Amino acid sequence: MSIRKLPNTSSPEEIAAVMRADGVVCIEGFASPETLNGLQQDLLPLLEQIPAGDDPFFHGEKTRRLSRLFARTDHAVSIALNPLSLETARKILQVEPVKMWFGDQQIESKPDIQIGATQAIQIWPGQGGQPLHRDDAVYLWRHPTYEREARINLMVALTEFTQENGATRVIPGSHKWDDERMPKPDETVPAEMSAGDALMWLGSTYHGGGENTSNGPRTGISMPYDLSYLRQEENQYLSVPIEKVRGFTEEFQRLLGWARGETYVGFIEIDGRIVDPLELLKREDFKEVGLIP
Ligand SMILES: O=C(O)CCC(=O)C(=O)O
Ligand SMILES: [Fe+2]
Repeated sequence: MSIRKLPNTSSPEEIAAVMRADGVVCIEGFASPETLNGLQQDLLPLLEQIPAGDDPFFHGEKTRRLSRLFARTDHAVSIALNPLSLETARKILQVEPVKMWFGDQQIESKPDIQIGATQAIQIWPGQGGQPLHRDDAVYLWRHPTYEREARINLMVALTEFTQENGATRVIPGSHKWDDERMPKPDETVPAEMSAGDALMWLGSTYHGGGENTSNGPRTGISMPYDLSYLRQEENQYLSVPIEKVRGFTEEFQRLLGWARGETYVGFIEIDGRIVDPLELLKREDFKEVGLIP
């Protein structure tokens, strides 16, 4: 089974339909030339300054990983808000309303979504294949998935992705497997893409970074959309300066987790009122939380 490619003129419903069937899809021309150039200019020099990881098992000793992307480039915001991924994620994750009783009132609620992490991933020559895994493992999700997925991952190619330079390897259809079946490298296909294309996959789809046997690095940006009642994998409150968060639109502030969900997850109390943390962002006297220096 191969990875289906869709043009950037596809509707979120068309993209979601392929993802539901195959667990993965590639969108050609996902990022505009301006966003792609901006990301390359802002992130590639930063990647030059950081060392590769020190975890030989999963993160890779010849792989550089740069997170806190919203603190580092506004072009990452354009990626997060691209309707091709954002609206598709909403269609897949915000389903199956849950009914619950509060006394004699029955209330129905659907989950909201948020950005769970941001990471530029640069795989250098000599890096072996990453262990095949499901990204929803961080949330201890069970399979086959009951009702709804926990997350949708997005990988935007900043360089070409080829079989030789470590294109992400995916097992289409594996989102339907149970937790006993082991994923095998010979069941994977490489997600070959041009710079600016994007790969989207369900949290339950097996995949992993590919082995880089070429002579240059492969760079992509990973940015999962997750159910907002789960804890963010990357702590956005400690990663993005408050002044920067204040400058974002309310829609984006909510996507970053500065929202009180419909079921009160993430509330704060101010003067005895149980409110949305968005209220805090509007207060002049709220200056900062302890950020990563
Ligand atoms: O770099 C890649 O192609 C995939 C990385 C990945 O799946 C991960 O780090 O969870
Ligand atoms: Fe992954």
